[in-house]
Amino acid sequence: MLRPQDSATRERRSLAGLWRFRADADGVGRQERWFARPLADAIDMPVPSSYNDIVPGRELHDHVGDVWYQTTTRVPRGWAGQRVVLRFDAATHAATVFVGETEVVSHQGGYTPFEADVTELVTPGEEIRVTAVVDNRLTWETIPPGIIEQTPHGPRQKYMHDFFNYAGLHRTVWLYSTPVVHVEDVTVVPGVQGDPTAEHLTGTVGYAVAVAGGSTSVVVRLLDADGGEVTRADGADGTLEVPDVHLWQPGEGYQYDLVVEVHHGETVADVYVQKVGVRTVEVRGTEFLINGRPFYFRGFGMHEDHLTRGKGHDDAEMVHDFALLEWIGANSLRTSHYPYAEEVMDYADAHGIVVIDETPAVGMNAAVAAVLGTKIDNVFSEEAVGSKAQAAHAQAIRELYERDKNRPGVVLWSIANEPESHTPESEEYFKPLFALARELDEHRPVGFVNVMYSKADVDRLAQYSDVIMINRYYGWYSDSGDLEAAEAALEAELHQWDAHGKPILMTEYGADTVAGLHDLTGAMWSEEYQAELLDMYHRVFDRFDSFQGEHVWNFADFQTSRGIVRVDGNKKGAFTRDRRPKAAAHLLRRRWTGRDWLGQD
Ligand code: GCB
Repeated sequence: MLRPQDSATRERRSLAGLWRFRADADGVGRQERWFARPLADAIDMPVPSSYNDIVPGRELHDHVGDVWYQTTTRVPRGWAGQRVVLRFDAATHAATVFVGETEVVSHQGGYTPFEADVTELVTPGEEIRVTAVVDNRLTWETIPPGIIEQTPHGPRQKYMHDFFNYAGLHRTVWLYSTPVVHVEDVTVVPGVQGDPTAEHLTGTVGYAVAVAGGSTSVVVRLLDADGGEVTRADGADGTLEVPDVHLWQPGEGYQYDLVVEVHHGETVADVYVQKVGVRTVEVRGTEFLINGRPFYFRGFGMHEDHLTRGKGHDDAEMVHDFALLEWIGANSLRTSHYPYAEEVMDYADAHGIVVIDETPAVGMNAAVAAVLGTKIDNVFSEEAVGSKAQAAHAQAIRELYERDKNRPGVVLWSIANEPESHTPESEEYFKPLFALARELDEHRPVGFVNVMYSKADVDRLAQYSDVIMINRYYGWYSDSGDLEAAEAALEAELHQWDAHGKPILMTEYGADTVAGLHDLTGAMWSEEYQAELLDMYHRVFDRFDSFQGEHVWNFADFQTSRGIVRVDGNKKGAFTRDRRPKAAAHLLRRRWTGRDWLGQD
């Protein structure tokens, strides 16, 4: 789905700001048609933001079910004769949207955009009322899954993943215009002719443009970063040649502009500008190659998580987080455990940060659920994660691909985090999902993230992955406090994975650490223990040629649900939740900036 933009023929209006808001504790709003009039008894709610931590008290923090958002906006006078679209960058986890009294769109899935053509419902120059009812419930039909328990004290949301179920309008809402005849979609596939490591390469940009609204012809022009025209072509699809191409590289996010023009008769009806980074990605044996050169992932599994705003996107926090990644010497991140805001993805593309792009499929594991305090039997069954969840999961993969398919920074899809992967049922569940991911994208590798309870000797899904991604907690959840035993166990296990002959990435490793807690014996929870544990992992990693990347869990401390294993959230951050470095951050910085990593940063 195209991201809204201002162009010669398009305009956007952000609806970010304070909306009216009301939690629907009794679940009566839909029946009482709250959308049909100004929201009564409402409070102010910032958009974008999670609503959970905005006001004190548990009521909103732990709310289960619908909440209502409402705003008014004036449709610009100049949009007469244009198509008008209302787009939500995300609504977590499901939403139904009304313009005035008319329902315009419903969407399930908390981290991907959706939109509605509202042209017939609006009059340029006049005001409209936009109402969204947003439902935060997770069930066996949603991704991620969850369980609603009915108790005498009201419904309680349980879930099997380790981050707080922040909800609401986490990203911007847009009203935007396009001409009636308009670019509906653009797909680009970059490549190079010959050996990508050669000097003076010719790049290629395969493109396909979908147009809606009338008969047309399409012209595309490729501009370099200075705006100079490199090449042009007629037709809705084709392949452009880029002589002496400037590649998109890790550490240098060089991008071209593909200017897509739709001509309608003599006039240019619509213009859409698609960023293009020319780079190749390939898994060859145990190597992960970007532009034909081995790439070693250094960085973090992250979370969209901040004080007060929860998962709400904020440019200041984003730029600061990327500055910390640069400071520490990271070259990549994983969008654990859901698609991140498109602003974040744009930033990564523009700055050469390599991304493992993950769906929201997390919490499909009985053993992990037990650690976090929820008991489930037979995860992959019709009583739990069954065909309905699988359909939602397939949809999540499709929507992630549609949103991020053109991004040069995305080099690997992760279709799930830590599912149970050793049962025949898990294989049955996942086989078609791997097939779907490959059918959608034949140019990028696909994988999933393996859990410590489904090791190499029993796992049934690694055979479908191009890359082995594993999360391990030797020295924390197992061999707790004993780094010697942990080192031996980690090394023994990596030897097993080595046998697959694929690149191995450690997508999570780490230890909960209370910032400021110091201990002369290097006890668990101290800053000394975290640093020592990471150091031990690095020693082991460096012994394996097939080892192609290390992502520490986590970039920063983050909020979780309440329980006996978390004190005010997960404390495995290299930074605290307010982004102060722990000793581990300095250790990582020394490692990641202190040597030549294959010439790639
Ligand atoms: C994991 C999960 C992650 C948790 C982490 C932990 O394996 O993938 O979501 O937060 O462990 O700290 O337990």
